[in-house]
Amino acid sequence: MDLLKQKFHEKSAKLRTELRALIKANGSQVVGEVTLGQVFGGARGIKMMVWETSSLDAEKGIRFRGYSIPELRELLPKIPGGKEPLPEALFWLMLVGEIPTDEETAWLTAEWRKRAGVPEHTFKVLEALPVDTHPMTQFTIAINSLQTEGVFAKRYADGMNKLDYWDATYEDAMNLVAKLPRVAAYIYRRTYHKGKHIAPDPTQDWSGNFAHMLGIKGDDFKSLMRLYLTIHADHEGGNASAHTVHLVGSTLSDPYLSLAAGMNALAGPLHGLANQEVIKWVFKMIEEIGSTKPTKQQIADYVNKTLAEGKVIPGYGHAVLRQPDPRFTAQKVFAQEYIKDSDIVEVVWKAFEVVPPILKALGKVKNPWPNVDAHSGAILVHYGMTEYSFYTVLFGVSRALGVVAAQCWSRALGLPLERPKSVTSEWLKEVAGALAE
Ligand code: HAX
Repeated sequence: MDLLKQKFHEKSAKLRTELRALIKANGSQVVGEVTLGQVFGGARGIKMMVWETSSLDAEKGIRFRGYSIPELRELLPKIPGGKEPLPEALFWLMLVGEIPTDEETAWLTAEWRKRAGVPEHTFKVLEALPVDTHPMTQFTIAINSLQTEGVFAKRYADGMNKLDYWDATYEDAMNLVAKLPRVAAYIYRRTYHKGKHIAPDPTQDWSGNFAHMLGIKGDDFKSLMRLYLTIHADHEGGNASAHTVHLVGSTLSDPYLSLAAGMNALAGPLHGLANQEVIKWVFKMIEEIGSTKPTKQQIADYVNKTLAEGKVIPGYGHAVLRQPDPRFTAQKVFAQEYIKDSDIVEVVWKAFEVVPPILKALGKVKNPWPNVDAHSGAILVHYGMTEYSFYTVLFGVSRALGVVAAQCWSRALGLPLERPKSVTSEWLKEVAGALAE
């Protein structure tokens, strides 16, 4: 058994035992309440699932096993001479709660390289789709097609013992994550580069190889990919993509089927698709204003026009956060360090000053601050990736890290089928005492 698997097994088996005792002794302990507003309001804030890999605080933002993004940027292993964290190291941290050494990270890079082979039929499935199929649709279909490689489903069919679910899930999680960059790069090259594919480079780390296969040149873009794929990886379990993976996985659908489902949630414009919507919105603004250097007043006018048309300002607002998203800030810091003189990045920074007061003044927006998606597109455009309908796939490759690591924990802890309760409006009216006598 490899070291990561061994560590994961020891830690999860210990926690499983502890949790069984905790639930036995304290199972009826009340940990929250549910209001009628929450039932109608998308279940905001209702505590109803366990997610070990990260946690989200409205004010402080994301913590991956207790570490903030600036801490991860400093503490996670990097390539020799590199400044950005390796997502491999974050995966290790999320899975076992320890920052890996350089050697352990290098082992994981090599292990994913070994597991990275994509079956021929996945490429054939992609080729069967019209080339203008949205990249996220291609991505979810490709992930489903990879399920032929699933270890969990095969072992389950053979009569696997419940206590071995974690083992098969770990194998699927590792294989799936290893394959995603090749699949995503294939989609990018077939959609926007006439199918001129670039073979993997076995000397590179997971993100470096991904950048190489996308065909975007330069060390800075590789650095961006390392940071990007780290910061998008997990955002506690309640967000739509993670929660979908959790829900689908709770039926013992394997990581392939669960991830494909979660990616369909990520593909919605209120969630991950917002990264493409932001840049579309910025391009449109620039076109309408007729300048790549709009003034703050021109941006404010465009924001007001968007709102007057009954649309949201993409990249702003959040269901949990009540401060600027630390993932936005991390990308701003990156851009300040690496990018000089980009009009589009300047527009994003000006919008950061202009949009929040306008949203605040509406009086209903709970979080007027930028989220992760407000910044990413501008940096990608700077490096030459202007094909914004691909952006959510990049997000998805990263999000896979967190959600499959979390699924390993769900199976190791023996978490049950998820099955909350629905009620009718009639029932709620009755409970609220609002039904006419
Ligand atoms: N622009 C305009 N109006 C906004 C807004 C925005 N950016 N954010 C919220 N509002 C509005 C809502 O539409 C809602 O209006 P109605 O009552 O008229 O329906 C009201 O303010 C209250 O919403 P909220 O409670 O503040 O926000 P929610 O928790 O319901 O929704 C969203 C959170 C992220 C979906 C929301 O802020 C939004 O639509 N933002 C724009 C899309 C976006 O950037 N999504 C990405 C979010 C981060 C993410 O998941 N990335 O993957």
